Amino acid sequence: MHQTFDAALEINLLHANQTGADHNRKHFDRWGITCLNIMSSPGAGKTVLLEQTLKVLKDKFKIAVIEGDMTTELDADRLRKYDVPVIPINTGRSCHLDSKMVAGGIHTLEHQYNPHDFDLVLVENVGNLVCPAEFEVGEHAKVALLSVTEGEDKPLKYPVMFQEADCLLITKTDLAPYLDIDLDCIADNVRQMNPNITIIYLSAKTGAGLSQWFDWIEKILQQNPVKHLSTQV
Ligand SMILES: Nc1nc2c(ncn2[C@@H]2O[C@H](COP(=O)(O)OP(=O)(O)OP(=O)(O)O)[C@@H](O)[C@H]2O)c(=O)[nH]1
Ligand SMILES: [Mg+2]
Repeated sequence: MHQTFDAALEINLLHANQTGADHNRKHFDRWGITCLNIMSSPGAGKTVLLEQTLKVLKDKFKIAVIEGDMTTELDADRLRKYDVPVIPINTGRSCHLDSKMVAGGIHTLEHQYNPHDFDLVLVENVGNLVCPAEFEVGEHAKVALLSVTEGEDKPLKYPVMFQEADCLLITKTDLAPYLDIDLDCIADNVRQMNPNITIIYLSAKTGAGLSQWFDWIEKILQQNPVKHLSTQV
């Protein structure tokens, strides 16, 4: 009985979240913004990746960041140094951003800036390999990070994240020589359940793989049909 009630509650929760996510995406589409939802377990390198991304792409594209963190603005402060709008969202006890929280961020973007000016919104989700993958926030593509220190088996143990992701960044590859890790095995485990995923091997420390990541972002920006449409008007 309890189980049925819990399952129904979860379905309602996810349904309400999806409605909110679709609504957020309509806002992004209207403004010609592409939104990426960046997810990983704690410490896999999301904020370092955003730092490197802003450093290189902020002069080419107009970028804003929605920065999800449970309690602090530590990551938001790191990113503010790059002179782009950084909208912090504290989730409190919640282990993921949901579409309602991101709607609050969109509201700030709309009222404090001209949203039509922006090309790209990067959402850094709360560090967690499970829940963020279940809760869409209105993104056009999902990016998952998995660091080499986490082990080859993680895609099998936490499948939803890797099934849902459009791009997987295998991070901290500079550390691989010091670990007993098989990078091909990580890729094989992911491709088993998501054959079309883009996989990029990346080290924010040495810069390896960063140019492939920037190329992937540019491809997504070009592919986003609404952006394409709005540039033709
Ligand atoms: N060696 C090495 N360390 C890295 C690399 N990328 C990130 N780190 C380190 O990993 C730690 C965590 O990086 P963050 O970017 O803060 O990770 P995060 O995913 O944003 O963490 P949360 O927001 O807490 O989930 C920091 O000490 C980084 O310097 C990398 O490519 N190589
Ligand atoms: Mg972070």
